[in-house]
Amino acid sequence: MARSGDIIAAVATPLGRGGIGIVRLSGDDLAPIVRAIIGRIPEVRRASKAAFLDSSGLPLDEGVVLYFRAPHSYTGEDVLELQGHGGPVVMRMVLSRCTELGARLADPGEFTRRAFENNRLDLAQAEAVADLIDASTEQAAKSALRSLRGQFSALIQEFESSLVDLRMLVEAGLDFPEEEIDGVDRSDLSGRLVRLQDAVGRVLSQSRRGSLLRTGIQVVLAGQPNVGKSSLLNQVAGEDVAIVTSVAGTTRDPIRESLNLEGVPLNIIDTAGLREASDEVEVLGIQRSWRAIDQADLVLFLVDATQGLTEADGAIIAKLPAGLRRIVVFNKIDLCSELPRIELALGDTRIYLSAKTGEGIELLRSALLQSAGWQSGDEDVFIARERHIGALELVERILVQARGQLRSPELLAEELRLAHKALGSIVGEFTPDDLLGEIFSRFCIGK
Ligand SMILES: Nc1nc2c(ncn2[C@@H]2O[C@H](COP(=O)(O)OP(=O)(O)OP(=O)(O)O)[C@@H](O)[C@H]2O)c(=O)[nH]1
Ligand SMILES: [Mg+2]
Repeated sequence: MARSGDIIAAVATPLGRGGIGIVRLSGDDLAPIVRAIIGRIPEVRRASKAAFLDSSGLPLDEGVVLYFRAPHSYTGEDVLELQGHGGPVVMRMVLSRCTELGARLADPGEFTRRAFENNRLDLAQAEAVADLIDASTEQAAKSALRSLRGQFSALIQEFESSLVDLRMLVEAGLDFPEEEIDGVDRSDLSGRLVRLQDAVGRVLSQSRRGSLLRTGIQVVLAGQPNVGKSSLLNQVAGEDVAIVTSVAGTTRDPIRESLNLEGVPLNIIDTAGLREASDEVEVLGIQRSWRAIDQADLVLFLVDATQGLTEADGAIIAKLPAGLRRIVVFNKIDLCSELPRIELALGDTRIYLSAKTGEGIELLRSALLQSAGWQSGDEDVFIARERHIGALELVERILVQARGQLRSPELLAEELRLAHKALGSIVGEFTPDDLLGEIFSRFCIGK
């Protein structure tokens, strides 16, 4: 895509009808196209009214025009925004006029990619642009905005500059091995490594929690037929999403519902009850249940509290994928003398509740958040991607290793160089082109 500078155009507003529709252009020199479309060069950075003209000078639409000259624009290039009437046909006509004048249709995320390439944003900020647009809860939006405004990047840069200092010390020691490095001895070096490692650890844990805001958690309701999975889905969703009957084998297709738990997006899937079935439809449903379980972050395994954990339950639990987190839910406590509670038994978290009356549901909500790694009142998290978390984990590991290498400065210097490189990759300092392509291709067109 490295055609930076040529003129790109896109409809920046969503497809469909709306009060306003915006066609946006960016390129090295937009003056000729601006003159052709609106018949004049408007004052920069100031809204003015204009007709958008076709090739014979007749208006296609009219609206507000905004013109930004490089480098003072979102992309760092000349940018023109034509804000017209938000109808799909009008927008298409204005966009065609732009392509007729030499612009080409922008690729997804290409405006933001240009902003990144022209140093208007670093890569973590550019990613936050997409995360803000895709945010599915208020908390996700707020933490994406924090990253977009550079708070995450500022911390990464702080770590980078600490690493640069450390590298200079160690590398100076390599050049003059007989001298004490700048008056700094090894224990000080070790202290610095520890402090940096602690600080990286803190940001890593904020980022891990922040990544939950982006991806949400996939929770699957599983268990034998009739234990109340669909009832529990309806109870936590607050509406009748799934059919509930006393007939065992009611649910067939998995039913998905998105919820918001303290800002963490929760995708919960109700599945067909697990048993040896002979009915063809039910068998297919049960296969889908297992597929959903295989993709889950967490399984809520329901049992009927009036029966307790039966042999059949045990057989299903034994078939759950190893390492998959689970909570065992004892449902229907309204029918027996159990009280709503949460306890740890045989290595499992057990929750006693009633999907029918709602008793104990709060316990379930907080257990879900806790097992996903969320802490209530988490305000200072950064929306983060696997890429960022992977890089921070690598830096943390390297810093731990580095402390064991204080007596071998060559190795230490190499470790610190790798840590520096990993940090740089977060903000896009050493990011290969194909990775950039992949990141920006997931953006929407016009952003
Ligand atoms: N008293 C009581 N009844 C419940 C409770 N939860 C579910 N039930 C009843 O148990 C029966 C089965 O409930 P469902 O929610 O359909 O059970 P399921 O696990 O989805 O069943 P399948 O879809 O067949 O696998 C229904 O008659 C529900 O009303 C509960 O907490 N208390
Ligand atoms: Mg059901």
